[in-house]
Amino acid sequence: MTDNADDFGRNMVANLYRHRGTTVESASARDAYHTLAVTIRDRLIERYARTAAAHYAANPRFVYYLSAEYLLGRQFEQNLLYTDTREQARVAASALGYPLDDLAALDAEPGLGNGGLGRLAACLLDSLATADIPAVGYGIRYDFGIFTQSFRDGAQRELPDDWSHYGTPWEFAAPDDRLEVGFYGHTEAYNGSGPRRRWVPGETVLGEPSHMLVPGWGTETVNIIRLWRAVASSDSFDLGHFSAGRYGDAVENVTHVENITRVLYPDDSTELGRELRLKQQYFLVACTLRDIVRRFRLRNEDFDHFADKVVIQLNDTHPVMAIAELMRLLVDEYALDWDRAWGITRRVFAYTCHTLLPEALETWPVSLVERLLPRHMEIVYLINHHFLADVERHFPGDHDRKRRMSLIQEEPERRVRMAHLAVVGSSAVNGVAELHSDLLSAETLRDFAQLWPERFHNVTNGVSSRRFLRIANPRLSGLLTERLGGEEWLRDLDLLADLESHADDRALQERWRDIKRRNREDLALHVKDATGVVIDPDAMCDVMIKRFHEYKRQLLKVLHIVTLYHRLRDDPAADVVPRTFVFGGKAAPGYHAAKRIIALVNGVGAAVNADPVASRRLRVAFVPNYNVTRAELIIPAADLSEQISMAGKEASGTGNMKLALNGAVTVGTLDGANIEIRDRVGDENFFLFGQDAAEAARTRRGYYDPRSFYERDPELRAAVDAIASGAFSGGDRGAFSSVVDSILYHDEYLVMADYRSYVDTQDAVDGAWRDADRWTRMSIMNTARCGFFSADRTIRDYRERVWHVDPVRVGPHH
Ligand code: 26Q
Repeated sequence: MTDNADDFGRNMVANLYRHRGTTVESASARDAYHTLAVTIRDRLIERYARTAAAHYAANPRFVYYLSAEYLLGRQFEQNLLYTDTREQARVAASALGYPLDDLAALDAEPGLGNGGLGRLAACLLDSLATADIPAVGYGIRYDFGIFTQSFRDGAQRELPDDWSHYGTPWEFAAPDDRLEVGFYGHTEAYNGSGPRRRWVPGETVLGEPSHMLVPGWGTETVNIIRLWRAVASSDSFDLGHFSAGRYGDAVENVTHVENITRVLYPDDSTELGRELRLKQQYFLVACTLRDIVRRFRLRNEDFDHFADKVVIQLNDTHPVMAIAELMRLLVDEYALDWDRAWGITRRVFAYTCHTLLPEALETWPVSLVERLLPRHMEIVYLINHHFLADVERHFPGDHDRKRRMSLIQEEPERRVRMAHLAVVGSSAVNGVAELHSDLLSAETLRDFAQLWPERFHNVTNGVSSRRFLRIANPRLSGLLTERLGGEEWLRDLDLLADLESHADDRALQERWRDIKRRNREDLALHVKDATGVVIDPDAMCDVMIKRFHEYKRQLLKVLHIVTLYHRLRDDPAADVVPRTFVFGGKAAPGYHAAKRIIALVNGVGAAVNADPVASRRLRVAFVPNYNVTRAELIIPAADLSEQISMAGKEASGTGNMKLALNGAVTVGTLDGANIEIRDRVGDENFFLFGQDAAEAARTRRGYYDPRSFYERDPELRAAVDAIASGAFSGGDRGAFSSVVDSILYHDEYLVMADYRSYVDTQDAVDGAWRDADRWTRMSIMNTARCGFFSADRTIRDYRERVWHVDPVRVGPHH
């Protein structure tokens, strides 16, 4: 495939005819978009074919990444970059009568995830391909992704996200590879002894795979992500009912089956235990393991080599039933004896934990698992039996330890503990930042770390420099490429360190400031468009973008804004630096406390933006429907990055890394990866506040009286009173009473205890901002010193500590 503009243009016209059945003269914008996408795609497919051939020839060890979520972001810009066809595409687009950017805007973002965990999966796949590691990502093709967020009277509204309504050019369906997945039913004995049994499902559904291409940057490797969708067999449609006019009944079975992959579950601590969610999880696992075994058997015969060729990384506990499913396949279907099967299984799996919140550790009622997956329940009991015997050998007579470690929780109802199954069935377990991994070993999974210390690792998260610097921030990337003498930094982000010695260079500083300003102008255009709020592109851009969760403490940010508002109201000449507070983030639909906080942010924003005095300095912009696309717009404009979770609660955070790499300075607690960011950028380039994890844990354990902080601190009292008085809810005193009561009387996340430290630190932020050269230096240092947070480094760590896989180079095209 050559890459001159004439060839590209000819390919495109041919594709317009073949794929859209229309002509240059009558091509709609969507015709043009789709045709262009397909023309770019053709270049990737050719690379994919060479990758598949190289992998087949090498028969290497593969990484299989199992995740219920992927947040890939838009593919159009990325694929232009990775195929180096931007210029040809621009010419070709205008030949069809459309500006390239207008067509790129038609690209839909597949929102197949909630937040950090899903985006991490996408960044890791990008870095796997870039490192030429043979890998496949497996996931679920939800018809509806994470809901679209809008606001009505400041409150969150959820709308369905029909992301593939117009079809997507990036996806290839493979109906020939459909396979059957069972649910319910019973188990029965085989002739002969041993643990082997037969599962007779009561219901079967079809799993249909489709794949999307995952190209590496600056390499020929193109891996794939394989997504499964539930389809009903054609005899599920009841023509008899239809003919009788009973249209609902006619499609009832079709709907029932296809509902399995209808919608992504929003992360929701209150809505656990839904049968359909467990069905989704098992559906993903069953399809994927069948596919992995099929791929293994293409080149290998003996299961003794399975663990040499296969490593399966479990992204949190959502796909953990894979451990029982592999045992079922090996023991029941391939007749391996139990110990041999268990030896293989344990070597194959590795588990990443993404949480510290005990309430977020997944468990499923035994009664549900028994009914939905009867054979898996038996296998879990058997695994547990062998495991508890092992614990007994190491800690004879320690019954309490066995109770704590059992795969089955007994009280208040019997439940399967998925994290325990994950640890017992894996050869490696990792947390996602140093503090997180330490706390996992010391607390959440302490008993397991005592039993098997060698299994526990840290692999600090990372982010894609290609997406979050090169694509999101072309201006800064241009400057980096110019200063570093080429684009090599995009595969070796440590090269950013070369900037450090120029942090005081006048010319660099001025370019740096100019880029930030222009990025803020771009953001201002979008904010005006999306919210009507007008923001000053010279004001400091103070950004808090993440899911709404009480532990992340958006409420602390609100109290700060109200405090500044009061200072200006009380004294219009008060020394307050002009700031734009930019918020983005969704709350799970059933998480009422988080939704109240969203409404409060909007309420405070409306009051501040409408106040003639305060709005001269302060504006609040809550960008609706925060997603990867919005992140790419907001992050390059950010000056200040809010990472203010209660210490010991945020496993890692990855937005913190994206923002620091784009030259935002962090104001944060010693939580998650903030600690590692501060270690690298230096404490003079980081605004630290609040209790650390040990102090916070002590405060929570002792007698904690949040009200005493309210009583002693007049600014805090004024802020809380204003919220309680209805100042941000049109005089309605009840609107935020639940929010006020929760911080005054419970304050689970120590908002009150950290308020004064936070506000004082923000005053220091103001001081630093007033000295433009000092601020710019801090900003440059953040970019220069955060190369460590590349997902390429994360992949190196997984390779060395967990996977032990080698790259396979894909030959060039001739
Ligand atoms: C569970 C049960 C039912 C429905 C949904 C869920 C569910 C879905 C998604 C539970 C959790 C999630 C996502 C969790 C997540 O994104 N965790 C984040 O992972 C990041 C990557 O490691 C970390 O940086 C963040 O600190 C962590 O919060």
